[in-house]
Amino acid sequence: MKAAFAAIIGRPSVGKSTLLNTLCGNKVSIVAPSPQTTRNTIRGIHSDERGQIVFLDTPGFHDSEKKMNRYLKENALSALQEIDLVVYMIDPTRPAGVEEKTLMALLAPRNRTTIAVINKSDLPGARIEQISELLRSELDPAELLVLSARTGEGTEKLLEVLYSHAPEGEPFYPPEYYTDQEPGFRASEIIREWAVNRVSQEVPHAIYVEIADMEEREVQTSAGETRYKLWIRAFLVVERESQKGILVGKKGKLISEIRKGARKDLEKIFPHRVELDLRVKVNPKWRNKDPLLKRLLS
Ligand SMILES: Nc1nc2c(ncn2[C@@H]2O[C@H](COP(=O)(O)OP(=O)(O)OP(=O)(O)O)[C@@H](O)[C@H]2O)c(=O)[nH]1
Ligand SMILES: [Mg+2]
Repeated sequence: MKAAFAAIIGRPSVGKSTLLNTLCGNKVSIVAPSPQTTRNTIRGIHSDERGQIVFLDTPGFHDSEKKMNRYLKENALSALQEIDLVVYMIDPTRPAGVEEKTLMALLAPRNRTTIAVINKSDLPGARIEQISELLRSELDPAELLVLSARTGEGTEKLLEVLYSHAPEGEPFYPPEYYTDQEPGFRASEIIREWAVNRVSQEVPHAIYVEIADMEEREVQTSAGETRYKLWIRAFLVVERESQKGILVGKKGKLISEIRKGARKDLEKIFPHRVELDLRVKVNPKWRNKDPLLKRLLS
């Protein structure tokens, strides 16, 4: 049996979380078109007769001195500490920038296998030849693959390659596990995904989710049976009143759509009916508050 930890690393929006979900066959990590969606290291687990690979999805690597970005970068780099394999992902529809070079330089001196993955092969205008050349000269990966995390094309081949490079070992988790996230964290991420996908510009970055209460409650059906429902009270927290206005929407339309969408997705992962009480509140300049950032981003 093979068993390995593999970190998925790359710039924001290259498709790391999409790949994690495709590889694990389940929605594990949230996805959005805006950059820096992933804020924590998210574990997704793949198991089959070959063994087990535990994937670490990481925040997009972005060089910036803003406080929150420093935490995100720290999260991404600390995922490199105790892993066997690195999946370095690149988006060939965007020019490779300084961040790509910085990242490749960081990954180059290593005692672990690095697999380079060119994603979004389904899109026209992908500069696959140029990017392959850059990867070979700057990173010299053990393998170089082209795939589409969204359609799944090429992802089986990636698993094959990863298992072939993985060390022998016993699985870390039972085979039916596909993630190790706490229920409260998963709930907050699902709510955040619905919110960040409905707003644009600076608003996605200004949102975090606070779960105020989450509990299973007994309900009696008309037939006298006892059922359970999951009751969640949560807040979408933003930095400014204007952002609150955007999230609430005209006559509360947007917040109501977010609440309904999130409730449906929550019911897909929790075994009970879900009741979601969702409100918006303001926490000015929260992205500059170290204790909060530590709690949210560790
Ligand atoms: N066409 C296409 N789009 C993709 C593919 N993979 C990801 N995307 C899209 O790219 C955007 C970013 O995807 P994510 O998976 O959130 O990217 P990420 O690298 O996790 O981003 P951060 O968490 O912000 O670092 C989303 O709109 C995805 O739907 C792909 O293979 N093809
Ligand atoms: Mg992500």
